[in-house]
Amino acid sequence: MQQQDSMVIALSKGRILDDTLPLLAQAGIEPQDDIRKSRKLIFDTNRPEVRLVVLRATDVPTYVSYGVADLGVSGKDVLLENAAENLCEPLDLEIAKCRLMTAGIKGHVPPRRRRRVATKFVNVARQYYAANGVQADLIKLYGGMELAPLMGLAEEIVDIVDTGNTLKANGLEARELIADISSRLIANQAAMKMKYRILAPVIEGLEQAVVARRRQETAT
Ligand code: PRT
Ligand code: MG
Repeated sequence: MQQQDSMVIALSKGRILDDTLPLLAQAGIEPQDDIRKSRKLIFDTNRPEVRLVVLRATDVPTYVSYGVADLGVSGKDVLLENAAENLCEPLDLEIAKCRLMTAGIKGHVPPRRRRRVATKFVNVARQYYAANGVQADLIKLYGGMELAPLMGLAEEIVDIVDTGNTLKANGLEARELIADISSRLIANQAAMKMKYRILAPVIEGLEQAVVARRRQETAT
């Protein structure tokens, strides 16, 4: 098959993958092997023209940006933090929803003008605090942000919050909302032009799957 006639979709592993597979199935794309159990990284599907690759979430925009994957599924938090070129965002998949928030020790008021902030989202945080006139001394962490305020490393964190249970379990509380997050379908801009004929039906199928799912959720 010519490259023009086939496509690669890059999927984020972890919790986003669990929500993505049912949407893909509803859009008529099913991997030949069990993605969650297999150690493979590239998967053929029931559709001869579609292959899936499963990547670390933060690497998905990179693969799509370079055009080695045509489409991808990526958390909006990842897209906000790692600005990549040659990408467009044709569809909000409305999965893996959460919020990017500031948080700190419950009842503590952070210093108003200047504060130490620990986060893995340093770019998002830099922009957010600058826009709010707060001088933030940013400390980059790679995980477990909740520990930072407890250990006195930072007065505030910027992290993903869903139920808020993780914060609560550590004596922390959410402060301000930075952005509502969900996973997005992303596409390589050149591929959108060159391969529109084969990409469009997939995007459309996913859009219908999203709409069907939304209907189901509002009905229950
Ligand atoms: O290794 P790393 O944790 O950085 O990423 P990962 O490869 O493990 O990815 P994974 O599976 O954790 O998924 C990350 C992506 O899922 C994020 O980029 C978001 O787009 C999305 N997402 C949705 C979430 C959550 N909900 C979520 N609740 N990502 C993380 N969390 C974590 C959060 O960091 C915190 O520790 O869950 C905890 C908060 O949950 P609550 O319910 O206690 O508030
Ligand atoms: Mg994780």
